[in-house]
Amino acid sequence: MDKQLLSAEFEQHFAHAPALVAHAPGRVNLIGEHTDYNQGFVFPAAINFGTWVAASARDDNKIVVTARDYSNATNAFAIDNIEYDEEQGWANYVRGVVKVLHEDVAGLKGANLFVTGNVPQGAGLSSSASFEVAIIKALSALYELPVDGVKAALLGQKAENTFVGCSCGIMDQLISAMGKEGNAMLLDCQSLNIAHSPLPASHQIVIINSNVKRGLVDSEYNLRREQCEQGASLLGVSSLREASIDMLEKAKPHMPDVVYRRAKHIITENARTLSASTALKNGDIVTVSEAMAASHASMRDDFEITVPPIDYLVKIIHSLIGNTGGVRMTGGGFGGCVVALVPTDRVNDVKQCVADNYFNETGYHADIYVCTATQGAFA
Ligand code: GAF
Repeated sequence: MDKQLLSAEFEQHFAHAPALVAHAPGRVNLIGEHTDYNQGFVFPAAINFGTWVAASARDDNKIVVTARDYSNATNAFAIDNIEYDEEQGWANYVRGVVKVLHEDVAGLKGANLFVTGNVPQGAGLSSSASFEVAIIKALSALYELPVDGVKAALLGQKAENTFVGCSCGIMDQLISAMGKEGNAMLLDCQSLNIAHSPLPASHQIVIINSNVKRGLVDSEYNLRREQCEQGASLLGVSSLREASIDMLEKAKPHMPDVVYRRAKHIITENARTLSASTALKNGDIVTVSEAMAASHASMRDDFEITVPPIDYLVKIIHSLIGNTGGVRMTGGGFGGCVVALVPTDRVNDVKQCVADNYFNETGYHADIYVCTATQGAFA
């Protein structure tokens, strides 16, 4: 979205110019799935799709937010009396973040907001986190609130957990707030330590949207989290981050099989995430490829969050590029996208392979985005 165009539309709508335009990107996770709420490791990158928010201050305590992508639908509420909106579902992301921001930080006042975005929704590319972080960024810039990137991410997560109703981890909001251009980001979800890591110039991030729609709140996401917590408790650790495969194998006879398999995914995924991020830094694409393939198999067989059209995409792309690149499902699961690290000179082959086979096999049309890793939120 062009900043000037958004500002012009804001002005047309509110009859004055905005004070600022904030932006927060969506993300793709290269590896480390469902590990964030288990205090583990993730390796995402911010992408060149995101949410833009034009904002101006008001002299009352009302938030008036207009969604350009919903035919300029408008939602208005007072910052000290915020309830869930049953009718305008999209507005709850704004209501949720304003509520937690107001409770947590002094100095928030009313604002006019005009919002647009291009992160495909329900595709596992964090359209909601990008929306939440963009709103927080806009409001905190407008009122010079002491909210740095980590704080913005924690507030976004809190809004999602306590207001929207999804027990998500911290990955999506944190990469949206703290991404770096040209880099992926290894995040330790326990310490919140961040290590940016340059992506190789030889490869492109290719995202294939299966167009099998997913819904985090409605899906089994929260159930997976409960099963992981049950696994940690049966193993006598505070989180699966603290568990090892040896511990798990010893406890296996005393655990429900489903809990064993959920825990196995998390424990092995943490190890794969660390090894893949180191390998990528060292230019060892074979190890990255193997880790991504094993991650996918583990999500399919042990964590059970993939669907057949996604498994099919991974299979055909893996057959095509072998271990010159990597491919796996990305995001929360139950539909959504596949991420592939593809040698630049094979990107067209991947596109062709998907075009030739995917619809015939599944009846779904895929969308393909060749992405760049971008910087995190700014205003
Ligand atoms: C969703 C959640 F929001 C993240 O916190 C993370 O758990 C992810 O699913 C799975 O890795 O995007």
